Amino acid sequence: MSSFSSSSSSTAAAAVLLLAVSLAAAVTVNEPIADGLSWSFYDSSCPSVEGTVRWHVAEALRRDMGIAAGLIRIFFHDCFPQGCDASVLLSGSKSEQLEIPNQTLRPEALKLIDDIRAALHRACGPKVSCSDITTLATRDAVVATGGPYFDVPLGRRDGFSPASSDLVGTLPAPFFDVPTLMEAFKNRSLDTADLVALSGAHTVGRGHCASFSDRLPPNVDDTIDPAFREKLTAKCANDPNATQVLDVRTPNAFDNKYYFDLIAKQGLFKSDQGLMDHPATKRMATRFSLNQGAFFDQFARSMVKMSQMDVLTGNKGEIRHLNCAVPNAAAASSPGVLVLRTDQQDDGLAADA
Ligand code: HEM
Ligand SMILES: *[C@@H]1O[C@H](CO)[C@@H](O)[C@H](O)[C@H]1NC(C)=O
Ligand SMILES: *[C@@H]1O[C@H](CO)[C@@H](O)[C@H](O)[C@H]1NC(C)=O
Ligand SMILES: CC(=O)N[C@H]1CO[C@H](CO)[C@@H](O)[C@@H]1O
Repeated sequence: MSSFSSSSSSTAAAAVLLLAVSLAAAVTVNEPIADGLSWSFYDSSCPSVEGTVRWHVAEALRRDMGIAAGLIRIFFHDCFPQGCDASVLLSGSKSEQLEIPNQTLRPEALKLIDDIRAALHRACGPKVSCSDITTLATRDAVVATGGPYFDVPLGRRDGFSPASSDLVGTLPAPFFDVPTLMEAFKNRSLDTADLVALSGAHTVGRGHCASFSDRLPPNVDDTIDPAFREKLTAKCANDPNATQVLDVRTPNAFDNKYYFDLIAKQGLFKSDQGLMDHPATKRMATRFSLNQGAFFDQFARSMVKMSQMDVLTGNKGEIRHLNCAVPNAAAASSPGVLVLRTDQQDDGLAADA
């Protein structure tokens, strides 16, 4: 009995703490938003949208925490090349998923986005775009792993076609130095603060050996902790398909320990480590290591900014209604080939009716 009451009171205390923490970590971003987006876009057409996305993300993360990192990276790979239009979700011979940088987008996270689309279209009809679902699910993945809550403006529509290889090629590479990273970001109207804060998404998730082999023998790299380098070298020699967590301190928690890693020369990619070594970024990276609130605040701002890159709104683009992997025109011309799962076909037909 006493153990019951003490455990229930500690549960209550934990709940209060959690509430306090989640309130403390909420960031309000009050900047002007892109034309056609709104903070209340689905209030009348699909009021359950945010709750539904949150519930599905929580369920998925209960099974596999790694899906959080998967979502966050998909969002970046969607927005950066040609804007947040869910083009990265499209399958087919011109799919962005066939391009090298995304060799490693997690299929479980891609599937989750489409599962959420199916649930929302059952509840509201084909009102919610795959790009808004990707944006909301990413925000919820950040919150669920311990990061800041922030509102995202909604009303994005889905693009008709994948980004070209040239555009996908504008995604920054892990072997870029800081000036090249800054240029790549600047080309997409993202500044140095965006670079330093958004790179902090590498506080969760993993990388494959091919993404950091440039830092291992026979190459020379004196910016990496020698013991860490030795461990990575052994791991990758053993299995070239091996993965390494991006944040060695707290691999599944969205916190500022990534910046501690950089201080300890344990950033996984050259692009990570550079942030602590280059004069243009070192001060801010150090500040984020000392002040998690400052990191969360800038991260939320930069995410809201990135979420509005070249968005399609109004009557541009479409709401993909058969499947997030298939534009509606292609779905209409050859439905049989493009259906991935039978329940999605039912859903698409219901949406048409
Ligand atoms: C600054 C330039 C960036 C570079 C060079 C970069 C590069 C990479 C690379 C090479 C991987 C590992 C791929 C693999 O080997 O499996 C990765 C993973 C990841 N990236 Fe980035 N990235 C950058 C920025 C970002 C941004 C802006 C975000 C999101 C806001 C992000 C989120 C992630 C996440 C969450 C993972 C882990 C994915 C997983 O575990 O499935 N990255 N990144
Ligand atoms: C930035 O854009 C310019 C002009 O399009 C291009 O030549 C350059 O390669 C881009 N830089 C990076 C790092 O993407
Ligand atoms: C690595 O993955 C590739 C492609 O999936 C596979 O062909 C290869 O056998 C794997 N190598 C090892 C050592 O597991
Ligand atoms: C998730 C996904 O579709 N990944 C694709 C990335 O690209 C490779 C080819 O380079 C495909 O085989 C994967 O299916």
